[in-house]
Amino acid sequence: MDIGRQLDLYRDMWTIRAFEQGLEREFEAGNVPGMLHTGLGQEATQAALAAHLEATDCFFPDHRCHGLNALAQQRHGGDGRSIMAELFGRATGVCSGKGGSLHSADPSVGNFGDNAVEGSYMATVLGVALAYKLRRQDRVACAVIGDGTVGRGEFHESLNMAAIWDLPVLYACLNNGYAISLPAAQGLASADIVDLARGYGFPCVQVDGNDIVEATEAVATAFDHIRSGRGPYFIEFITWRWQGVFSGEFRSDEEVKYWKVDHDPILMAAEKLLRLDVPEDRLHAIESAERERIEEWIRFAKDSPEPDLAKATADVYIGWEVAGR
Ligand SMILES: Cc1ncc(C[n+]2csc(CCOP(=O)(O)OP(=O)(O)O)c2C)c(N)n1
Ligand SMILES: [Mg+2]
Repeated sequence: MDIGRQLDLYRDMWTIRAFEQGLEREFEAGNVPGMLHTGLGQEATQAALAAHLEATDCFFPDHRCHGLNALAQQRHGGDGRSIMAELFGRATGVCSGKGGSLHSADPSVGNFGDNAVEGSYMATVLGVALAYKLRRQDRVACAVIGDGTVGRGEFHESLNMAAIWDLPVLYACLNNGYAISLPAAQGLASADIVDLARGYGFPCVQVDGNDIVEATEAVATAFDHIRSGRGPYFIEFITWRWQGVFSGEFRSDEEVKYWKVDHDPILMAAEKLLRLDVPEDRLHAIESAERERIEEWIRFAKDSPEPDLAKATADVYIGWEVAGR
């Protein structure tokens, strides 16, 4: 992969990291309502997916995909600030502040929405993919899921149906080793999820989800496969989330150090770029620019108005406004 492309991806990873760190800070200060699952540590997989998804494709983000959602806005003519404002519950948010972290959607940029019920969109993604296939559109319907979804019935039903109907689905499974605090090795029949998926008979690969080059190349191959009408594709990204569960850390010091220091996707990408003689200053400049951009998004969100109560049911029930009841 050429240096220019690696630098673009490096910048995108910084967009995500700065977004999540800024958001986490504001959440801890009590400025962000609801719950917050951050994508910290999983920036490479989200950046790799964002780099390939067109506005005419669709993706169902998982509960840690704020960064992917913001990048989709940026790439497809939307505004990344609308994702930040949504998380702050403001009227300028992508769903007018009514969706929040777990229910923000914007089909105009391909974002078909997360759902708080893990795995629920494993069925919906099939419907979108079937529509693409019947209309002979070379589009990709992508479901981003965690290892926790793999134990659910919908996971297996979805892979089976995608296989027998040869549907254009990309399953992007972020295996970060735990569902809440349950290790994948205890909760799943195989800790290598790719081995479970292979039984359905379409291409399934396992990649280092923290290596941006490896992750991006895997996504590129998957998109080529799906767009050329050859049916579904499954990628297991091995990754790790910085966030534990609610509060406190349940993982060993060695494990935390391995992932946060030795296997940090951004540090790994920086090392690759430095080896290619990219000056360190240039990398620092990218980080600073993204941090500044995100601080501006946070100011925008904080300065935005709260949603209007009279519009609470607008876009929820057609033609049924609170004021009219
Ligand atoms: C159907 C369902 N069961 C339980 C939950 C509660 N829950 C929220 S996050 C989570 C763990 C998800 O694990 P994983 O998919 O591996 O994602 P991670 O948080 O590790 O990124 C669970 C069980 C839920 N949201 N939906
Ligand atoms: Mg997990």
